[in-house]
Amino acid sequence: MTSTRQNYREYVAGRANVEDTPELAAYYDELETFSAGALWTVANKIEPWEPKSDSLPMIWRYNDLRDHVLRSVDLVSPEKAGRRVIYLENPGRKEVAAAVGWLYSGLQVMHPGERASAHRHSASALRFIMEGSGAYTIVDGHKMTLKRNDFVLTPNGTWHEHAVAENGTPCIWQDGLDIPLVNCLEANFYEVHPDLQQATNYPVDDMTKAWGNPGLTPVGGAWEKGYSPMFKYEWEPTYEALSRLAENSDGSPFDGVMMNYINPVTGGPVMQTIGASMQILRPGEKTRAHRHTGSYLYQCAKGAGYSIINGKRFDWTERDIFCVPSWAWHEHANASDGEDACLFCFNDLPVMKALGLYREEAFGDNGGHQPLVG
Ligand code: GTQ
Repeated sequence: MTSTRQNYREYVAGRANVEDTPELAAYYDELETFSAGALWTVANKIEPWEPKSDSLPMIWRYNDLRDHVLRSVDLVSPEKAGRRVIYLENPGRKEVAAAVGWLYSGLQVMHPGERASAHRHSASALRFIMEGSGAYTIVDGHKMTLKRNDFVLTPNGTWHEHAVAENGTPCIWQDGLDIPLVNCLEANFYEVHPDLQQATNYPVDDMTKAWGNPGLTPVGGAWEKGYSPMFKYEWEPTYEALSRLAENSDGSPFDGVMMNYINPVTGGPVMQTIGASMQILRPGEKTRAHRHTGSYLYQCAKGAGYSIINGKRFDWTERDIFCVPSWAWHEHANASDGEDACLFCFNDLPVMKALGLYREEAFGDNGGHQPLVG
């Protein structure tokens, strides 16, 4: 029998480098019959010198996708589909339905008067509102109204459902979830709400009103959960905070002026597995290149510019979504000299940091810009 077994040899001291012989091939076959194998045939593959992402740097342009997303409204109902979403599929991550690394993302569309059924799952989720008016989400009985560029949490284990009011307009938002990660960890549970809908037990937008006041926290407002009690982060205060910081700081040479959305109770990330940020690139600003572990999905929330990822340039404008895979070199630029550009980003940084796997590196020392390839 001719073996199709691969032998990953490297001619470097300390790395596996065993030549194939008929005797070893027979030995490997024997091991295989007992569901076992020789480490030295695979060691160089399973222990790369540095992180090797299967994800490709990708951009999903809103201009390409929007009409197709809207078309799904005529094709399926939210009742039948559960959630009417067009998901973003990284060519290197098709098997796990990931947009990058272990992160999922999709574009959800709802028409006025539509309502999706309530459910909960072990995966953590977020929404970033792209267009339309009248959308709302209910999370564990807390109803939140949703506007352009608002950022909303539906943390793991919380009941949630989405709808658009009768007097609203067609709404599209980006969903972001850690479904691939939770599946990889074999820890995903899913439940449909017994009544298919939740009662709204609190004043509208109460969690943001209670927890979203800079420098102030409610007395007696105990919160022990592993995620932020501030379920919605509105665009206006976010942009205002960034603009104020930009007046006083040059920010990071790699990211410009950037702020993390935080859990106001801990100062840490908004959810246990997913972090999020918004950054502002001032007119003409070009950041230096760096790379770090973790997977990142960006959405341009304002303006236009481009990012160079592993030597390839991706031009983006408002509502385009692009990804930076783990350990990929990347730098961002605002192409305009009049308007600032804002990038929303969500990522698995809390996982990388909690597990001690976060690492970063700056590119070169000659200003740190990548050469363009291709
Ligand atoms: O609304 O929680 O795009 O569970 C995919 C899976 C959205 C959601 C998606 C989900 C959700």
